[in-house]
Amino acid sequence: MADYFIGDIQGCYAGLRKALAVVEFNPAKDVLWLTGDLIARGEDSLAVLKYLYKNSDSVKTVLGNHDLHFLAVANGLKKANPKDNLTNLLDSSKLPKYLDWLRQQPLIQALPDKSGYMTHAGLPPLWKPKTAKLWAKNVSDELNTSNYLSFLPLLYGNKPSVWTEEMPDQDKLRYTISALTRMRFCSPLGELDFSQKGSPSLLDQSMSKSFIPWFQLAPKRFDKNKWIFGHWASLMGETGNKNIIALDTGFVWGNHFTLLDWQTQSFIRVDA
Ligand SMILES: [Mn+2]
Repeated sequence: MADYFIGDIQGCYAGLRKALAVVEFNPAKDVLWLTGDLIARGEDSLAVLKYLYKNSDSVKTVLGNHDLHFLAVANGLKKANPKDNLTNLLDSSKLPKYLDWLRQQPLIQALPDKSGYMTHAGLPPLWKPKTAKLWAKNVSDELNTSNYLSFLPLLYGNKPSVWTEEMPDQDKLRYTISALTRMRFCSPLGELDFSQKGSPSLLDQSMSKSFIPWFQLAPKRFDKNKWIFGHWASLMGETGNKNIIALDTGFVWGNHFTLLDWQTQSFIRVDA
């Protein structure tokens, strides 16, 4: 049995199958871990979901911002992004089944041997892993109720950008989604920034230096907890901390997938 982690698939079905072939992934005995953003920009989001659904006993994923946005689009609450390639999925007769599977997926997963966690974006400032687990579960509980559609509008908005214990639960739920699925930079005081998606080196040249990558804030949090995430392709896997593993290396943008073979702790590159 092997555990393989892959960064954001983004609807790149041919690439997914190529990556799985490289490691000879066997769904009968191996587990595939995914950092979310399963669908959207790539050539065949329908085929990606069909494959993951069929092999769901061997798949552990977290939800990304694109996956959550898709739930809203498919339910007519939001317009599809013109850059997305979701028409065949939206037209599929199996759509309701895929939507139900998606909304049952968590925002956080404990890593094998309980050595840390996986999320799409990261661990927000001021949070310990147990706070992330608690609030991720609260979001999942909302997504799993029969009237989850009334919850989906809460996905949208950049406020609150700071966590406080005093704020209402609705604000805490929205902050949780922002932090676990959208965050890249934050201020030293813990304010999330949603305007920048470049690499930290670009930030140094052109943006306010008061924002830093989330994983550079209170880095001791990660001494005893590894963190695996996707979402931030422009990092190209560079975090400067061996316990913080960035797996989205922009396959959908023509770069490559990065696979992590958990048992050997080796990285495998699969070019687009
Ligand atoms: Mn993302």
